[in-house]
Amino acid sequence: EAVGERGAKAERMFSLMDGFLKNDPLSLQKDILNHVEYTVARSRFSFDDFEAYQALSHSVRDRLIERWHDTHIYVKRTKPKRLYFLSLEFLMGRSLSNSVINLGIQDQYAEALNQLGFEFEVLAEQEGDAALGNGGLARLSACQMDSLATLDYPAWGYGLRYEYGLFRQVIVDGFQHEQPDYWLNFGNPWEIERIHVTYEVKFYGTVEEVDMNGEKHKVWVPGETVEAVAYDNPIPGYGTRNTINLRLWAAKPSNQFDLEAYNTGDYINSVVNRQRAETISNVLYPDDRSHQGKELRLKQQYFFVSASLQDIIRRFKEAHSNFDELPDKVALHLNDTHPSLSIAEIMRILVDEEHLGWNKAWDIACKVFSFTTHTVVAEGLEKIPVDLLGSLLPRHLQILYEINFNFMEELKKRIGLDYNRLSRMSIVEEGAVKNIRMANLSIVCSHTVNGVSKLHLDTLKMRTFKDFYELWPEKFQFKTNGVTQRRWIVVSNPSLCALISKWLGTEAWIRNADLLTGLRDHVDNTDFHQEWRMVKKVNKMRLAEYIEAMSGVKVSLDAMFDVQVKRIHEYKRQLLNILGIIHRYDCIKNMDKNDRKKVVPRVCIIGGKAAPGYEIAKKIIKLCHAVAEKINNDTDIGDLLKLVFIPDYNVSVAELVIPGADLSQHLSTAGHEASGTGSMKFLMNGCLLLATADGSTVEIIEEMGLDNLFLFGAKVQEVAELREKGPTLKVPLQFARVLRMVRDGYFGHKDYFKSLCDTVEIGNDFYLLGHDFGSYLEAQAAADKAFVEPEKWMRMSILSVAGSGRFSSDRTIQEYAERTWKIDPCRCPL
Ligand code: B1H
Repeated sequence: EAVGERGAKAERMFSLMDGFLKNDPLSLQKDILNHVEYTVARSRFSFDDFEAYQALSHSVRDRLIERWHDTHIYVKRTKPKRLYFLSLEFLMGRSLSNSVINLGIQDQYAEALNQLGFEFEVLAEQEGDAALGNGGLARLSACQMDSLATLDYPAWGYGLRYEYGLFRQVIVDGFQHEQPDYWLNFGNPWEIERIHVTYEVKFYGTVEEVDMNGEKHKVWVPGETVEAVAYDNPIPGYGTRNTINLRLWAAKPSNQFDLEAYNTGDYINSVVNRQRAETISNVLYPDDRSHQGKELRLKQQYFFVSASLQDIIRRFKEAHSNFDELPDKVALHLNDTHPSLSIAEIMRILVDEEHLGWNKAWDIACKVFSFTTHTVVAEGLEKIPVDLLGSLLPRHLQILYEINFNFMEELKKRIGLDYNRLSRMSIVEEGAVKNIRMANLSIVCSHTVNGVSKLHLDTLKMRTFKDFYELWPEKFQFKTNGVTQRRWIVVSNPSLCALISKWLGTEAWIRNADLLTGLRDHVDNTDFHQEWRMVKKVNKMRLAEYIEAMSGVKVSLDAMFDVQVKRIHEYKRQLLNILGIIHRYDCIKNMDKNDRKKVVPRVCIIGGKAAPGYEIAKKIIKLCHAVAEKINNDTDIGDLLKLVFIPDYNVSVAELVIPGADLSQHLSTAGHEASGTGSMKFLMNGCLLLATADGSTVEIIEEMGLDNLFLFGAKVQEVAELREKGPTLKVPLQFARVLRMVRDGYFGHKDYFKSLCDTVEIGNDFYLLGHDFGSYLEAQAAADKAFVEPEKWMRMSILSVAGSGRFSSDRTIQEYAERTWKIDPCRCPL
């Protein structure tokens, strides 16, 4: 009877459906206007661009939700092995354009809006960035989510819903200031609040041993409980109905919080105290290298891990009754060590809550985790002070000790009593302050340890994780990073996108970037060249307008647009770039009229954020502004050289800057950039690279040949040798000269720049700017020379795009899926 009733209800529900939302321009217009009236609550006769953007986004969201539901239901029914991608950072940027493109309804929306008197591009500019991450690692997560959806993998991302994303960079007098990024101020149409998907997350307290049916079990009695609430963000694939989920957790006060205080009558204070819970997911840490020993950061990590694993285990148990099946149904991926407390947490769940034996639980854990490290040097690896961990997570510390005890016993059997090696490999670092080494933990438990480029893996094997590599060589692999061509060509460079599709005669490259090699067939076609040139020009115009609006500097479109945009770091050597610009300026100043005619005009563009506490990086930003002021106001120089700093570099600024660049610089001292994904975005946009042989540049050379980029600087091996040898006095004269100019106050602020100059002085120059300066200038001269041969430059530009297919995140994700996660596509039927 009950079944019959339910059947009748379902039938009624079904009969009330109008079918799927329609995507013809008229239906879209109706939907948009309905959202103007009923969601934004404005009159259809009076709403502005921002309100139009909101209504438009809500109509897109509706369409996303349809597919997202269908994908869930289909995957739930099919029960494939699922991937859970755990990352504390996702740099999603804007969603509107990306969504309509991936849904395949871009043209329909453009037409619908036109008829309403709006322009899609103008409304798209209303959207702010979702900046829940720092730099390369976080944008990589975002690109990989796009690929997971597009390739139909049954995957979910998990992350934190920071209320404040990465700070906004404001430049005052050439100095960086940080302002909070309260990105949720104007609402966020791209998320779905799941007020019923909540979990309790525990902190502090004690561990007790209790007797249960004659067995002893550890029970964690928490001192504080916080609630995690899910916010779901649909991620649409391109050319598929599949729309996957990025689930972000927000902290809310738990109902169990401080019940005592209510009963004792301190009502006001206990309400105020409840707010403390929310601080956990309040703010993203802005250092893009590790930050160690901060309690709030550890709380964020555990909060994230605990909520995600509860959710994952609950979903697993809904469909499966035996934990032996877990490794066949679930892959857990650790994006760097930031979520590596997952290992201790899964052991706690399996042993303390599910009452599995330790060995069985450990066996399962070792089969579900894989790990990618993005770090190069051992000093960059994450450590957590034992005292801190023990007070915040007392049971987890016990578990970590037990994991380590077992590991050490096994290791002794394998390698004998080599105490130095044992202590290097131990998960617990002994010393004045005892630490947990999160990388060692991740390596011990993961079945696969991934580097992000070939060179990076070599460094891991030979140095950073040498001991582990010798123990478990089969665990170590690399998956060269990639970026999604959907965001970095289709969204950000529509004219290039159209040109590529026209000449390839297909749009299939948007799902299969290898097809870009087909452009090689046209590399000598003059009609093709003509169109290619126009595309670059349009993009340079767009960028020039932006530069003028941001900095007041007018730039010439005939100049080479030379760009370095990325986080500011000593190892990325923005200082080398600036010193090179000073050298160029100095040369021009000393030239006669005739020689000046031969100078290739340049617009040098630098952008990037410095971590708020990173003094030297902040001085680099100030130096850039000081040099820019001098050069840009020197009427003697005119259009021959301009320097502009683009403030607040983020994903949407990148979408504007990268398509407009002629040359892009990737200057890290060889051996320091694990991969470097910015260069791939530039390649996809037909920009030439000037780079060191670092990270994935080595593979870019493999793909395109040495003739297709400007390479300079010491190779990894030489860097090691140079450092071993100690300081040489062989620094080029030009280097000493430009450094002297800064030291002598040629750009003002003499005292302020002193410590910056000291970092590259002979004997101190860890990143070898002095050593590489000569070859850097040579590479720059080669770039100048190529630029005045437009045909040559054009060929190089075309071949860059043609060779960029290998650096699509689709390739990366497919490698992970097949070799590491062992998951298959699960394509939702249309
Ligand atoms: C990269 C980080 C990173 N490596 C700690 N490590 C962080 C470390 O908040 N934290 O604590 C945040 C980020 N990010 C970058 O990853 C590498 O430097 C790049 O070379 C690489 O391309 C990128 C993606 O693999």
